[in-house]
Amino acid sequence: MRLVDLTLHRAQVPLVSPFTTSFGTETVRDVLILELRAEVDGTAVVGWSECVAGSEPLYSSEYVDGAADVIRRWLAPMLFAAGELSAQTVAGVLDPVKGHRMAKAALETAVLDAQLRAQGISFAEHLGVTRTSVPSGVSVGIHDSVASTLDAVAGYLDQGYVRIKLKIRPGWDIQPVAAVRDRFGADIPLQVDANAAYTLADTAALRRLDAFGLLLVEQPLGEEDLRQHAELARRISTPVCLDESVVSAAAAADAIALGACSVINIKPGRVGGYLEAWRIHDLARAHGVAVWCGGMLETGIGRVANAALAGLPGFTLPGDISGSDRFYATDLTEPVCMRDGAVEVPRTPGISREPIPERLAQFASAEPAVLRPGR
Ligand code: NPG
Repeated sequence: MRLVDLTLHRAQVPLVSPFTTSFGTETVRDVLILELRAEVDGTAVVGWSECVAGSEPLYSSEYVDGAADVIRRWLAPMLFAAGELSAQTVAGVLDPVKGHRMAKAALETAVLDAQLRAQGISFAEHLGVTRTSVPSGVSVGIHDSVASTLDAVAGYLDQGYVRIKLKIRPGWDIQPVAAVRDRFGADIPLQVDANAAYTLADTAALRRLDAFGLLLVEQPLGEEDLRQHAELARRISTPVCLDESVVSAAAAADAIALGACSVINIKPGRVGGYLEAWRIHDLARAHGVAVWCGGMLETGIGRVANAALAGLPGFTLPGDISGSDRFYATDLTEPVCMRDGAVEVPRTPGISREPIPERLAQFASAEPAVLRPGR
């Protein structure tokens, strides 16, 4: 395919309620949407994607204004100059630019969307996924009180979510976990996510979680602390899952070899795109390491692509793939629905779902910027 132009749309989509993690509170999703126009054998085709970078560099070093800037100044010009392109060649073309995986992932996803639409096949078909739906877990942010955490969990269980993930941080860990176990019993699939808020010096506090039969503890230590995660994994019995630390298939291979994790949260944006995410799935599966698909407050554009990826056979744990209404009263796309604890694997051509133009206009926070070759 040959790129014609790339439009950067910016939107501020309000969340239904504030979402607090160990690194901050979000009330609105400040999102960058890419609309790519290309030609395939003389036929015009469009591809869509969203960039998962947050408004501030608190989850990782990337942030959405930085992603838009690196796309505008460096990455898009490289793609325009590359001539004939495919999703499989995007990463190689962009390789001279260090890092910026979320920005690169958004570009590769838009190309992949256009490519699959041109071929008339769905992402699920491209992946060889045969499942028709994937189990849906939900992430529960840090609340002001245990009582309101219990109310939130009760609501999600009533709606049918099959797995609960509680966000934790030092001082907010044993208490909510114990309360959820006490109220909802030992059988509900429960896990916790620290977003790198602890150090090895907190081993005793983390070991206290062992009593609660958790599926896993996600990213307890820092992004770069692979060796320390391996040390922690030897000291606690709750399975250690890595998120922030796994930025590539190479990092996943190191983490597995070191014994730093027995589970991996795969987020396509964090690792540079769906193709690298697929490689991490294959690698983990070959090593008997369970994976699940993470979420980054995606709108319907990214949410449906995650649902297809999570259909691969190594995704043996429920992902953070909830319905749109978990986060948005009004999504940018037709809502992604959770029914009976599952989200459907999409079968329409492409990887992403198109935004509804009126919604993109309603939530727009800047004029769309159109990038063209040679500019
Ligand atoms: O379901 O989309 C979702 C959110 C799941 O908790 C969730 N995501 O650390 O995994 C995380 C967290 C996150 C959200 C991370 C936004 C970064 C940005």
